[in-house]
Amino acid sequence: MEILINQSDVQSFKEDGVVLLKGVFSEWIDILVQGAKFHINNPSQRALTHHNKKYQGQFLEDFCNWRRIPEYSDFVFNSSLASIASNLMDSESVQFFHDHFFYKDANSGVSTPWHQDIPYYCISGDQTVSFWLPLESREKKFSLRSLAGSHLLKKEIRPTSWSNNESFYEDSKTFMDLPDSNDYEIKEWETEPGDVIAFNFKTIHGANANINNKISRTLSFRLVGEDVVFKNRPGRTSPSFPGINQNNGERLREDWFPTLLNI
Ligand SMILES: O=C(O)CCC(=O)C(=O)O
Repeated sequence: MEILINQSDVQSFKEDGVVLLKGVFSEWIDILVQGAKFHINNPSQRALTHHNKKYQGQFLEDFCNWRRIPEYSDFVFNSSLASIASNLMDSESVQFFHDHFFYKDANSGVSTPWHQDIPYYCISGDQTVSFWLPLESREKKFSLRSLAGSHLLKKEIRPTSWSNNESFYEDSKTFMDLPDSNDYEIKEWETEPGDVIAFNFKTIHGANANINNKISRTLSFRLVGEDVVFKNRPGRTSPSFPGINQNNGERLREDWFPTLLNI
């Protein structure tokens, strides 16, 4: 198999919890753009929209569309996603967790606040990776930004609802507050279509609002490795998986979360 990443990428991912991989998915961009064009006209029932009263456009997010959008499933099953994930996570098995679409209208003015993904999810474990794929060029100030090394924090960060900043779960005692971003080195890069920012589900990240006169479309594909198991959360997760019917500590069910690689 073609080697798309090197040892220094793996080391950065391990130490910083985030790494930029240049041009690794260039040949998939036309296919993913086609999927995203269909998607924006046909959002799922899970889609959420966010607005800023001072701006006109919307920020739409949508989850778990890989089964119904053939371009997304083609990418999940036939690209190098799983083999790159296996290298980065140092995991012999790779399961697909879900996809997440971020569509920001030109001048929509809604930022993505600093947050950690894992507390919103029905899982626990360290071997995780999200692939953040911008579908058009992104200046550094409109790209993903991450706090280097924050994936090594011993406690999970209290998740909040992005719309009102209130605690996401009623019982939030087990979580810690967001640390001061000034205490960390911020990793952020200008990106081109085909580049990907890979980050651990525990890495604290966010993005500035789109106050540009161009739309911004990003797909995040989320994968998990062999130490990841189901975790019952104190409320509805995001995304939620109604009827998942799993117990704490079980490997995620393969009929919902397909195994992409098992070496
Ligand atoms: O692109 C963004 O605004 C945020 C992306 C993000 O939070 C994610 O992929 O987990």
